[in-house]
Parts: sequence; C-alpha cells; structure tokens
Amino acid sequence: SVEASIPEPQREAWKRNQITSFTDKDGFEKEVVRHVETTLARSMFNCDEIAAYSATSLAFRDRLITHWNRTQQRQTYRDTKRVYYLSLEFLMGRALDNAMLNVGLKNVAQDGLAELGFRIEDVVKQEHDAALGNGGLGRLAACFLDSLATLNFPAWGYGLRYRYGIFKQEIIDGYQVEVPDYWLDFNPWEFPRHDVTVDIQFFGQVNKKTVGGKTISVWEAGEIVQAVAYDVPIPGYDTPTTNNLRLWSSKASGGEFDFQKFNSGDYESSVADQQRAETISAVLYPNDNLERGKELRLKQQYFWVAASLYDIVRRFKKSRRSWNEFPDQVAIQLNDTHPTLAIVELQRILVDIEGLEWDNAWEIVTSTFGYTNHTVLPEALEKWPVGLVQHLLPRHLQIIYDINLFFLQSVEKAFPDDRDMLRRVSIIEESQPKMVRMAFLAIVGSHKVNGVAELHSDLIKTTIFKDFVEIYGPDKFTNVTNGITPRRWLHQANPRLSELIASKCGGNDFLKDLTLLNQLEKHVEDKQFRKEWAEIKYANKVRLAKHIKDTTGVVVNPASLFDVQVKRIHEYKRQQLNIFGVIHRYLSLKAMTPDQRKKQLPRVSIFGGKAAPGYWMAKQIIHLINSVGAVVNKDEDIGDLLKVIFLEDYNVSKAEMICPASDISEHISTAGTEASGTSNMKFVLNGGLIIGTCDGANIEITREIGESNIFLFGNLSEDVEDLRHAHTYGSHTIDSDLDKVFNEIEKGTFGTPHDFSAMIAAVRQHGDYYLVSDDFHSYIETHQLVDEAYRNQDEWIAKCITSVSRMGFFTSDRCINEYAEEIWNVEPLAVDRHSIWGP
Ligand code: F58
Repeated sequence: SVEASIPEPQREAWKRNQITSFTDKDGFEKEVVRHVETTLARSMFNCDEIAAYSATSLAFRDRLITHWNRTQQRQTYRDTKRVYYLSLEFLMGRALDNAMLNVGLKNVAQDGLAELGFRIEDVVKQEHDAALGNGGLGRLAACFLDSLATLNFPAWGYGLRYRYGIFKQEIIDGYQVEVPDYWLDFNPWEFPRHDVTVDIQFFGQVNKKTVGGKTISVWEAGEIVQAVAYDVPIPGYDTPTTNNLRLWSSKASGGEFDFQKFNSGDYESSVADQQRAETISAVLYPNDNLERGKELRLKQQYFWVAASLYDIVRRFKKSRRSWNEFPDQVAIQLNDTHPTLAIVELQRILVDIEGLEWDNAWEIVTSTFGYTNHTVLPEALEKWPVGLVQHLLPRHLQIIYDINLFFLQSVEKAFPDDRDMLRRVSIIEESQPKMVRMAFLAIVGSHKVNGVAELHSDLIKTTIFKDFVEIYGPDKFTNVTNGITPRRWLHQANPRLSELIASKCGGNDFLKDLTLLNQLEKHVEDKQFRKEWAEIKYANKVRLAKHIKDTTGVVVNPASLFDVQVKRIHEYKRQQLNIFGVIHRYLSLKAMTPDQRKKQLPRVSIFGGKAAPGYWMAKQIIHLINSVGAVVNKDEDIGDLLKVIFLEDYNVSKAEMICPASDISEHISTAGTEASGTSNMKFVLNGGLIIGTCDGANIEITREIGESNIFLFGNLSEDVEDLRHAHTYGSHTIDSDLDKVFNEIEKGTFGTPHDFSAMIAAVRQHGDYYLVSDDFHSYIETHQLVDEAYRNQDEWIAKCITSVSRMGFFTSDRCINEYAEEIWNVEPLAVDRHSIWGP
C-alpha cells in the first residue's frame, strides 16, 4: 500500500484543523445531535433509545479513534517490541459503558443524555453483546486486551470477525433451543479497512524450483480467499493508550465475482463461489472443551493465522531490520492450540519466501512464540487428520514433517535407550488415520508453555506434557494464574460497591492497583460500612429478582440466599451435582413438619449457561434443572423456601448483572478438570462467597482469602484416578442420599423418568467418571455449613469484606505483567498525556 505522507509545508494546515474531542456536557450533546441528524439521518425529534445509543457510541468512538491514531503513531515511531495476542475468540460483551468508564467521561454522558431526555442505563442496554467466544477462554482474551491497554503495552489482538457469534439460547418447554446470533446489523465499534487485505491460499500443490542454484519449494494455490481487516479500538483505563483488535473477515478474492465465469454465463456458480469464501468467517464453533475435526474449522484457523502473520511481518519489514531481530520486535502468544499453524506459517515465510536457512529460521520462530494451554481434558486436545492437512495445506504438512523429524532426531540422541519415547512425543500420532497433535507442535515451536493456574500448570507437567518436561527441562514450562479486569468486573458491573470501596481506599486508584483493596480490611469492624455493604448487595439482588420475574415469571424473595452457578454446561463442571443437591434439599423440606420448615433458610438456586448444540448430555442437564424448577416453584408446601431458576441466554452482559447479586456461587468441577475458572474470581470480587472443589484457581483463591472464607468440599485431584479405577474394577456403591434422589426422579416426580435415565446411568452404571456420588455427601454437608453461616449475617458480611480485600492478586493486570516479564520480554510505552502529536 502507498503511504500518503503530507509534506512539511502543508502540515501546518492539518495541525490547525486537528480534531478536538468533547470534554464537557455541551460538547457531548452537540456531538450526539450531530450524529443523530447526519450519521444516522434521523430528524431532530425522532430519536428513540436505539438512536440515542448509536449516537452516543459514535461520539465516543470518534474520541477513541483519535486516541487510537496517536497510539499507533507513537508505537510506530518508538518502534519497540510489540505483543500479538492470537485468539480465535474474543468475548468482549458490550463496549459503550466500558468506553465511557475508561475514557472517564461517563458523568458527562449521563448528564448530557438526561438533558436530551434519556436515562444512561437504558441507553447502554440497547447494545448487543459482541459474543465472539464460548466461555472462559474468550473472556480471558478480552480481559487481557483491557489490561494490555491500561498498562500501556504496545499490543495487538488478532481474531476472526464472525458474522454469527455464539448462538442465542432460548428455553422452550424446558429444553435449550439455539437461535443464530446475527450481531453485525449496526456495529459502531468496528472500522472496516477495505484497503488492508491479504490473499490467503488453500489447496493446490507444492513444486520444487531452482532459483540461483538453490532448490526451493513453491506452493501453487488451488483457491484464494481474501481477508479484510476490521479494527476495533481497545481503550485503556485512565490512559490515552488505545490499542487495536484486528478481526479478519473473509471475502471472495478478485472483487465481487469471478468475472470469467460470470461472462461465460455461469452466474449462479460465481455467486456460489463468493458465498463459499464468505463462509470461512461466518460462524463461531460453539463447542466448549470439545474438538471436532471439521475441515471448515481448520480453514478458519489457517485463514486467520496467515492473514495475521502477513500483517505482523509487513509491519516488521517497515523498520528494515535484519530477520534475526524479529524476536526482539515481535512476541506472539498462542491462546490455546487454535493458532498453532502460525508456527508453521512463519517457518514457511522465512524459508520459502525470505530464503533463510532452516535452522536460522527455526531459531527465530521458536524465540517468537509462547503457548498457553487451557485444558487437560483429552477430548479437548486438538488433533487434525494428516490427510486433511495434506489436502488443504500441502506445504505446511511437509514443514510439519520436517519439524517433527528434526525434533525426534534430537530426542533420540538425548534418550537413546527409550525407544517408546519417540512414539509418545511424535507430533504425528501413528493412528488410523494418522493425526497431527497440535499441542505437541505448539510446545516444540514455542520458547515458553504456560498453564493458567498453579494446579493446572503442575498437572500438565506431570500428565499430558510429562515427556516434554524431560526433554526440554522444567524451565520451559511455567504458570500464569488467570485474572479478570476489575474495570469491567467491579467498577462497571457493580458501580455502587466500587464507589463504597473507593471511599475506603483513597479513591479509584485500586482500579489500577488492585492490591490497594487490602485497605478495606481495617474497616471490617465498622458497623456503618458493613451496613452499606449489605444494602448494596441487597439492591443488586433486587435487580436480579426483577430480571427473574420479567424473564421467567417466577417471583423470588431477595432476602433469600441466592445460590448461583453460571457457566457453560458440562459434565465436568457438574451442574448435575448441583441439581441433585437441590432435589435432596427439596425432599428434606417436604419431609419436614410445617413448624420445622419455618426454621429453614429460604434459598434461590440460580443456574445459567449454554450447552454445545451437539452435547446431548449437557442438554439433558438443562432439561432436568427446568423440570425440577417447574415442580418446586409451584409447590405450596415449599413457598419461598426453595426456588429453582434457569436463566436463559447467559452471556457477558448478564454476568455483569448476576455476579454482584450472588451470596454464594458454585465452582464444583471434579478436582483436576477445571484449568482455572475465572467466574470464581468475579463472584468473590463482588462480595459473594463461594462453594468449590480443590480445583483450578479455587486453590489460590483459598490461599489468598483464607480457608475460613470459602466452602471447600470433595475429593482431591490426586485421588481421582484411584477412585475412577475403583468404580470400574471394584464394587461401586452409590451414596445413599443420592440414591434417594435418583429414586425420586425415577418415580416421575419431575416428569417422564426416561428423559433422565442416561444421567442416572452415568453415575450408577457407567463408572461415574466425574465422581458425582463420591463427592455428594461432602457437598450436601458443606451446603448445610453455608446455611448456618448465612444465618449470622453480620459475620457473613465480614467474611465477604475480608475476601474482597484480599483479591488483589486476581487482576488481569498482574497476569499481563507476568507474561510481559517471563514470556514476552516487552515493556510498556510511557505516554506523555500533554503531547498531542504523540512522541
Ligand atoms: C477455559 N477453556 C477453561 N475453552 O475451561 C477454564 O478453566 C479457564 O479458566 C479458561 O479457559 C481461561 O483460561 C475454555 O473456555 C474453550 O472454550 C475452547 C473453545 C474452543 C474449543 C475448545 C474449548
């Protein structure tokens, strides 16, 4: 592309006319009215809430984009090392509220909108969530972008611009129904860059050619698809740094149609080709912790990785440095194995296109990449059939084989006596059909591999990646415990609590240094403070109760204990354990006399989360929850003592309402299965306690907040294997209370028993892989402790305050600083707030 640079003499005119963003209410209102009338083409007094949302967003977007431009200029001028975060998912949620808070002009907007006749809360709610992710992995990427910008790191995110994000969930007759999420109708937060395009090739064959006495491999394309960049500005909190998230959209290359076909009369097929190209970025795969080897998914991965690398290399080349400096300028982080082809693609660029020697290129490649693992579940580890890779990316398969050859040669040299080692660690699995093991390729091609919580990082070293620790030594493997951004997950989600905290922590600085929360602890005994704290929690519960009433018709009492489990529905996360526990509670209540019942603590069990469309068992779990709710909620013996709610379509914006309203939340995965979890952090940070297993980040949360402030239960990860073995080979007796629950389901109390027979059989007959029965007793007992603790409200609140005061560790700012120091070797770029032209 041609760089249009304005000559010196004309620059004065540009500077004279530079854009000044609004800073006060009047300026803001002017911008809103201008956007309503011109950009949206609505007449002055014809403005509804959607138009008010659009115009407000456009006003803030204008502001962000000037900051974005300057940030990019500054980063280009300083030419320091940049971080590239490659993630197939960015679960961003809504942007407007976040933009207003980060830019610091929310009050201005609030007053301005009020004068124009709107309530800011209603305006903010008009925005459709940007839901380009499944769950924790995608949301982590979004939190990381927020922290990277806030900490002034020169960083870019690269992802795919899906036309359809994660599906919308509807509950019909108690069953999940999926509805497409078409979210792009009007999206003021993206900038199409029709001039930033990359041609991506697929299929074809590899030919050898001799150029200047050297034999090189040339990949002749079979199909070309164009990648078009869409940029999303990422504002930092209380800093002008505004980074970029670049999302690629697919388009038929060579303009709209294949004109040759078109002119030869084959109109339909030329349109079909175009459609086929656009399919690549059409839809986000909705699987959570399950990989299915679909060709289109592999196409998505290569399309996105190739476009991103082309962009990164293009940017690097502008500085005219030698290739050996590449790792000093570029750090690329692989968010799970989905972008692992980037390793192969960079090796291909360096060897085939730039003409570097293999070893030299490989040194550059491995110094550039870092790989983050998010799971030990075998069904979630990515593998691609060799034949599929061969067909779609013939040159890449050759390179993968060469990488594997050199790797195995070095292993053989180091472990000459362990013949089986080569089979175990080979990037190619010698199965029928042969498979490419993407995690192994990612390890071999990176200089650091990290897990996302201490237990998880230890587990990967002792189980799935054990051999690689032997081969590379332990230093290649590290831990970066996950975190969350306190800007969205406290300040934005829970403004009143954030304000109360600020009043005790010397202002809003804690939002940038979350360890400052520790100042709260000295106020724990303050009666007035506790009272205000409790009032805010209650108000948040009232807000959720209203949402429950509006969406399900069920009236819940906000004075009840709100018990929440919201996350993707998965057997390993054990929503089935929760609902079996709820049934147990229901049966106990039913067995009581009216007098006994009067002494019980009222509870609302709240569930939410999506099941992957093809995950039948997860859908059965949703159905059971709804079936139990249908019976319990209308049982007059029970009344307020127990309500069971399933919240439809759990997503980021709903999480922002739900987290502040929980008294206790459930993080109850089978020990050793949840890599980290991040909603556990969100709930505690919002003044809720948690019940959980010794799994993922629960362990570190316990260490930070203290054992007396968390309800832990269940078997430990080191016992899981033995228990499973005993189920299969020994005698397997089911917990007697759980047995009663099963019998009640089988009696038909909650509808046709047959609907739930597979869930029961999984425990009774099929080895209870997730240890539901083994943990049931401990789970029930611990819930009784929760009830008892909740009765003493004063102490409960004290536990909540103490916990929040000790949550400083779990900010994603801490994560980013750890990645920067341990893995990326990058530094923030200081910002001079007063210099308009950047550097
Ligand atoms: C999640 N993984 C982990 N994967 O389950 C969770 O423990 C962790 O806190 C979080 O990552 C962040 O590290 C996860 O969300 C997916 O959704 C993948 C989507 C693509 C297919 C494979 C699963």
